[in-house]
Amino acid sequence: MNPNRNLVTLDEFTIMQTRQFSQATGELSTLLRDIGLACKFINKQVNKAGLADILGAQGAVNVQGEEQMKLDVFADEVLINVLKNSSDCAGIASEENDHFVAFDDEHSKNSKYVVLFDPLDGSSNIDVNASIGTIFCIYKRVSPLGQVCTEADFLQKGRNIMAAGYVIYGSSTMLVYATRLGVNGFTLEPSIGEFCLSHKDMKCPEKGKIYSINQGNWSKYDDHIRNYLNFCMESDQETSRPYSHRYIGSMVADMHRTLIKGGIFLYPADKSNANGKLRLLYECNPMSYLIEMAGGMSTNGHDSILNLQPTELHQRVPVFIGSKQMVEQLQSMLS
Ligand code: P6P
Repeated sequence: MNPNRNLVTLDEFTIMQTRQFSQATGELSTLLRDIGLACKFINKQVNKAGLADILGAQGAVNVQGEEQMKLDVFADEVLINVLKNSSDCAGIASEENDHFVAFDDEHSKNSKYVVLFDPLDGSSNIDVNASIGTIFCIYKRVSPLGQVCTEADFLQKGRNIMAAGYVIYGSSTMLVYATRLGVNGFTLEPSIGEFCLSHKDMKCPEKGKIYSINQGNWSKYDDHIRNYLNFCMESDQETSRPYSHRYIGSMVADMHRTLIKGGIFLYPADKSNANGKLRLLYECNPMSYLIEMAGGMSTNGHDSILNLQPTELHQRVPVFIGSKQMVEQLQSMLS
């Protein structure tokens, strides 16, 4: 057995990155490990979802008399429990919870980070077996240590993010995360139960040939968006071919493809959603931070998503995100 295995686990990688900062305490590495652990529990349950008829769909009562909970509620509870037991998280805000959750034990009150997440984004795709995911981001708290965290800790601009990423539960389960050192992807190796480095230093291509939007909302879009979509559907002078349209309806899946292949993902405002549908804190900020660290770009049409000052936990924003040249092209057509 060659001891010089070439597998680098998530824990080993984050510790190596921490060593680049003499003053680093390793707390961020611990948090990423904890998020990875929670997502392994979620992955196990998501993979069984197809057996719901056998195992009992949510709302059913299993043999132990426990009510089968909805997968997104399960994912939310797993993340809260793991982070509450972590010694490095002061509290969480989740798309599944109306209010933020401050952990009030001594350890947590003295932790310097808070975590925001969408525990199971795209969960409506579970019954068609399409990829879904967990989206997360980590901030340094602004409230004083030793006290419970406050709402201000969660209403920070995306520019302040310390680390952000997602786990995609797809044909393989991958954790992709970004810090200011860059973006790296880790594939779950089931035989050892570890996320192992598989995509080092990921970069979003400057330009792509895919646009991703729910074109079914055409009748609700304004003329600027319709003009851009017509531009995407016309032949490109360079290749005499229009862009390809791909839309999975799960932001993690559509963004993972955009990160790897290039392209642009759009969820605009429309006549029935004045601010679009996607959440600033749990979907747009983490994905915008990650795509910018990979060389891409993200805007609400007027300003970088990461510059927006949040005013409430569940606010929604229009989002245009992906390859830099494509987002710039769109932006030139919106003004
Ligand atoms: P629509 C999933 O429900 C989600 O929040 C994102 O993951 C996805 O990008 C979007 O909504 C899909 O919304 O309106 O196209 O079904």
